[in-house]
Amino acid sequence: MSNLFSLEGKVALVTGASYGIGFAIASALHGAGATVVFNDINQEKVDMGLKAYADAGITAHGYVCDVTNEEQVQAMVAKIEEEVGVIDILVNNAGIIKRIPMVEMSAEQFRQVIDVDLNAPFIVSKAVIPSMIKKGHGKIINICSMMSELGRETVSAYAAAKGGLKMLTRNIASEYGEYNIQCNGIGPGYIATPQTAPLREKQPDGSRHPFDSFIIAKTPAGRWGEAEDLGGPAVFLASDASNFVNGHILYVDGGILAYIGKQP
Ligand code: NAP
Ligand code: GCO
Repeated sequence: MSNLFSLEGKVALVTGASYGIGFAIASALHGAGATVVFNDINQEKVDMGLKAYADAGITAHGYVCDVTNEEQVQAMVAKIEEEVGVIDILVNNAGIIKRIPMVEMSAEQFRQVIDVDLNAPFIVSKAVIPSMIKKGHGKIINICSMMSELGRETVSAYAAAKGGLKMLTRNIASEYGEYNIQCNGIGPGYIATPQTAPLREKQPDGSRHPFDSFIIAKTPAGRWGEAEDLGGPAVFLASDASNFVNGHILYVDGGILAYIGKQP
């Protein structure tokens, strides 16, 4: 049974994985046997990541690369193939959010979010697929969101990007499934990471942030997710256990999408 989930001998690239969800997913893939490769946008962040992996007893390979820059991505993938090996597993994790009411958001701010959260997964996937085809297999996991399904105030660009990422996932599955490439998404619920820290900040009187209480009431599990909650689902989608799962979005949300919310 455990062999089904083994990632021994596989090379996994997780983008933007110096900390947060990317770090937790990369650590879980390592736990299943994969060699971990990650990137971040500057050397300082990569060094921070390398230290975090080393502290966790993980030998990771870190690269400086802005995932929105196609030239940098192509160069990084070539370097990884030369220095580590062909990428068997890609996790498109790097992402940003801007919480700005839509009518106050500039077109440039909207584009920046689309660039990191949607264009970059296209750019990185495009760079790894040719070698996956040659090798005869590949796994691509796109980190989607509750906002791949739901809207909310202030996150128009993020919701547009994550909804688009859901459809990019289905399209990669459709276009490259015949080459034994599976492309699936993970849709995390509300996870306690630096990205969501402003939504959990304590009030001056020490009470919970109203958004924090709102999420607790909206989640049947009654808690925020931890980045580690995403490790098992990522191992599943990266392993042979999911070889006939393609174009699927696996929501890991403590039940948010199933629930109308706590009754008053
Ligand atoms: P995070 O703590 O902000 O981490 C995001 C990572 O992406 C950071 O390492 C960041 O690097 C990196 N990154 C951003 N732009 C980049 C670029 N152009 N090139 C390379 N790396 C870049 O976020 P997180 O909460 O762990 O989220 C990870 C992913 O999960 C994102 O796609 C996010 O949208 C998604 N997600 C998060 C939640 C949640 O509740 N936290 C829920 C659903 C989905 P820097 O630090 O250098 O900026
Ligand atoms: C927000 C949050 C969300 C989460 C996540 C939910 O402001 O609503 O940041 O977008 O990060 O993507 O799945």
